[in-house]
Amino acid sequence: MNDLEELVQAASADFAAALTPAQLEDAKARYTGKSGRVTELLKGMAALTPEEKKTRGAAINETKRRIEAALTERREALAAAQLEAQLRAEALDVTLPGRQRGVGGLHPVSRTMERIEQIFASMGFDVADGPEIETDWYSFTALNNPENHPARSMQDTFYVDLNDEAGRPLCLRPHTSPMQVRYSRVHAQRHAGLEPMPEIRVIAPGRTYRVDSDATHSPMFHQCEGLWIGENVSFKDLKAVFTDFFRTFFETDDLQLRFRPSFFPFTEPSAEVDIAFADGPLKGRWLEVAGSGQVHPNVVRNFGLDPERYIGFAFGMGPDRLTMLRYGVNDLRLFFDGDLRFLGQFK
Ligand code: 2NM
Repeated sequence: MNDLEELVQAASADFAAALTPAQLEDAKARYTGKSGRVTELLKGMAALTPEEKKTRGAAINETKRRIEAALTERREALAAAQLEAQLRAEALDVTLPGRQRGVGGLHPVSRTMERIEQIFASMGFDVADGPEIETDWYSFTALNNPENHPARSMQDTFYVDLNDEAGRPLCLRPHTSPMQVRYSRVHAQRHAGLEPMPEIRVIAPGRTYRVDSDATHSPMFHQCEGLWIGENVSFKDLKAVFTDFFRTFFETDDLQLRFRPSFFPFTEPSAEVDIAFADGPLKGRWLEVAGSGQVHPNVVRNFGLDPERYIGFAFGMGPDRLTMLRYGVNDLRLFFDGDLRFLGQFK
């Protein structure tokens, strides 16, 4: 083997020993760099005759070409190996199931609210929605609560650090009746002079607030109040509406209804409404499900209507409690803890 062949072999071995692109560039410098071995050979030709230069020059150039070919081959091999390693490191198993985004569902109390709205809408009731921060007048005064009524106290009602236009304190509504008053006043004004005035038939579902917290009371709870006012609306209409409502809501005709005398400032007479199932886990027990009564003449007057002419009934029920009865839930707090193991069961 001549010296040139030996040089090609040595370069190939050096290139093969380089394990990184940086090592390979170092090895390259030792052959074709400024003071590399090929460069030294070319410098050594100065002393040769023109004839010798021709053959030796051609041989050295061929050597250089073979070394550069070996270099290119090794560069490509190293690049391929590096790509291979990177692909292996970043490998994905495309057959793995993806992380799924959970499918949400309505809160059980929201389902009840929608159900209540839908049933009353089918009986011709409008659905009214309004402020949760209310004035004292709409919350209490308009509803015939005396000035010193305990419900107005800070022990029972949440007050906020805001005042109405007249400088009176605002509170979180303790029931949705303020919305009934707002709705009725707008209705009365809108239809002023129209004979006869169309009846008021409305429900007011929504969030309500009272200072109360234990296994059966939450400081935020839901209410749905209802109101039907006309020239000839009586307790028999109330009983018919309630009977229809509860039978539809609980999906059974085997359900009894009972009115028990009670008291509310805004109705006279007033009654608690109890129901009893003929079947099922709650069979035979009287369950209190609503309060009701004939709207007090003072409240009808505050609606902007003549109480000598307009009469009707109002009621209030608790969607939280109706949800507990419908689904057999025994602790109200489960609705407000946000535990998905519980809530997921209602999807
Ligand atoms: C109840 C029970 C009885 C009621 C009264 C009114 C209004 F606005 F007409 F005065 N709305 N809701 C009412 C009557 C609410 O809840 C237990």
